[in-house]
Amino acid sequence: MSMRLTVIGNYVSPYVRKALVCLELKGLDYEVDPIAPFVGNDEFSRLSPLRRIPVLIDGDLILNDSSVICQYLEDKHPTPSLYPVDVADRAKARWLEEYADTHLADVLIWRMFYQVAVRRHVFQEQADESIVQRARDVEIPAALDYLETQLPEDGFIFGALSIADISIACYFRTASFVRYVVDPARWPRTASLVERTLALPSFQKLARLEDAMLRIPLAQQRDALAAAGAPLTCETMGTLIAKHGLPRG
Ligand SMILES: N[C@@H](CCC(=O)N[C@@H](CS)C(=O)NCC(=O)O)C(=O)O
Repeated sequence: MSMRLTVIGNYVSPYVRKALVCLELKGLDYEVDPIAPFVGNDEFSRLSPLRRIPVLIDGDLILNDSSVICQYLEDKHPTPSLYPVDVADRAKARWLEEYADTHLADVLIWRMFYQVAVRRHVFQEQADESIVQRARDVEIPAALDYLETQLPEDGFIFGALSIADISIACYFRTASFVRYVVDPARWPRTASLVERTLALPSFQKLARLEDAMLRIPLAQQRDALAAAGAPLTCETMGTLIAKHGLPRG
């Protein structure tokens, strides 16, 4: 009998969503400690040396980083496969995953979602409007121009759904929480791929939980998620105090 997996990480995080979608698609049983990384206790620092989410716990095994986690789930539970069979496509899928996790995360999450939502609601700070403005007007459009050259008109990038489609869609979902929507007239391929991917039952199931906790203060999110039927851990590594994370670079 396989043991229940544990994911540490908040449902609004795109990196956490990526891991949860893989768990859902592979039909694995899991529970979630839905903490924001900023409120993690000492045990969280021990399990996540960079104080980042997600963390996956599988028995004695602790894994950090969404890409490492998704690859582990694929290796341990190969069906359904979320990586293309063709070696070149597989490499290309990993590149698009990496592009999403680093650059899309930078422009959509750190320069927009983090500024507009996290700074305001978690740290009671003002957003730096010049960072948000530049992301919206310059950096996100440039990223979308690149994505348009990589994405198909219809279907998924490599035919069957893969980690590339999943990763890209995850960042746009979190950006939508601060009302960012891809303009379908200017970037039709990206807009439709994101829409198709977010419409999948695995994303929809998580979206119901995300919506249930989205505008709720951190301290009450666990109760809101429990009421919405989220598979929660019995114990939490969350505290009531938000601390800034380690410097990123
Ligand atoms: N490369 C990591 C990045 C994870 C990450 O940056 N997660 C964010 C949440 S969206 C986080 O924990 N941030 C806290 C911090 O950087 O202090 C992954 O793929 O899991």
